[in-house]
Amino acid sequence: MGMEQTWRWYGPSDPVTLSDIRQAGATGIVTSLHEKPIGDIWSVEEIEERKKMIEWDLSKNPPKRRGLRWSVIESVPVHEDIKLGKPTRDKYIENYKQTLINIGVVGIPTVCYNFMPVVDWTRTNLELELEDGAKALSFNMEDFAAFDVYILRRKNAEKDYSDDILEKAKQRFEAMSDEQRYVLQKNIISGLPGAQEGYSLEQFQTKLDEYATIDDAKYRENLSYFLKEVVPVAEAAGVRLAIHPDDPPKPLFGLPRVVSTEDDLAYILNIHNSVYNGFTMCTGSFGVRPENDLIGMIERYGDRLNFAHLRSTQRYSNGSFHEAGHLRGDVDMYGVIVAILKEQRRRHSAHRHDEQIPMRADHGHTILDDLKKKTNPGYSAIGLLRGMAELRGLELGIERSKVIFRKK
Ligand code: DNO
Repeated sequence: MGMEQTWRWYGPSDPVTLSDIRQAGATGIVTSLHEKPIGDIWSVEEIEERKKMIEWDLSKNPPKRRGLRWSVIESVPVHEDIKLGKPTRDKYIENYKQTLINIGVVGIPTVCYNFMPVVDWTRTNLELELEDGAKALSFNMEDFAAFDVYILRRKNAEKDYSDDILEKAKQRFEAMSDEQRYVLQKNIISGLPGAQEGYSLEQFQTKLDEYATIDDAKYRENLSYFLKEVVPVAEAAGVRLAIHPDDPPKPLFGLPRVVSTEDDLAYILNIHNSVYNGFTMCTGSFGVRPENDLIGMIERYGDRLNFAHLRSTQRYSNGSFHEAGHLRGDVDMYGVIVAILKEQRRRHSAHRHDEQIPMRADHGHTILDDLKKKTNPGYSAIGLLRGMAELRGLELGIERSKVIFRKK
């Protein structure tokens, strides 16, 4: 059996429709109630309504099944007070638990979430033009430092960069027009698709200040406090949690980072030993650190792998990267899929009900007609379709060649 092919849909306002997604060959939808303020309880009715919208084409009389199911919620965002360990966290943790219970009532099996402070995923350029004319998302360390040191002017920011990066950041900043500086700022702190919080420079600095006394150890404690509370509830509700790695998997703005390495993963999975306390293998996020052994991580922690984001990046020596084609770049996608399919076989033998692991092709390039359209960066239809088609072809080849049955 192959993985479950899913697709991230940003809800009714997404230019990519449910019908487009069905035609792309996905059977699972990954979405969230993006409009809900972070920290509010999601009611059973609200979740039911979105589920119905996904499963049924109500414009037809009688309504027709679309052939899609809501497979994963990405994300139920974690309130900043929980991340900061504020006294008010308990109220938000109770709300989170109630949301998980309600999700369980509606029957959505998996919830992806992250524990990144202040900003969700971060890129400096959303339109890097590649050799073939496609546009890709990228993270340029020099531009990032230019923003941090010269636009945000964060205190002591220089200490976080090498002399070489600082010198280049200065040159880049000086060469940028006001418009370019604004776009850089917007890309970094005003929220990418799926990230619900956007900030002005002042708000952003205030948020950073709140983290001044929180180092990685303290931040791990805050995550641990949260998981000890919510995992038993997720377990009882039948909802599998899947923590998403930090993207990029290294400290930004002096903020703590606790989901970037295999050691982090081991720590998190140990907090509460249950398949309901699982993770998302985002090959593009973990893969930005060359020492992260993606295949080994799947082999070692596969029983807790609840969701897969498949994409690849091309790394540069100074910490920059751009998003490569799904079968190109630094990720050994062949090895990754072999490892996931082997895990599925193990689950089959163990009679687990969650044998089929949901995966989605993550962050496509903007190509063809989509170059003329307004799209969600990384989530335009044609680029993702290309990615997904490549991944499913690779998967079929692996299954047919029977490598997953071979002993090592
Ligand atoms: C980016 C995504 C992230 C991810 C969240 C999970 O494309 O992978 O926005 O959804 O970090 O909580």
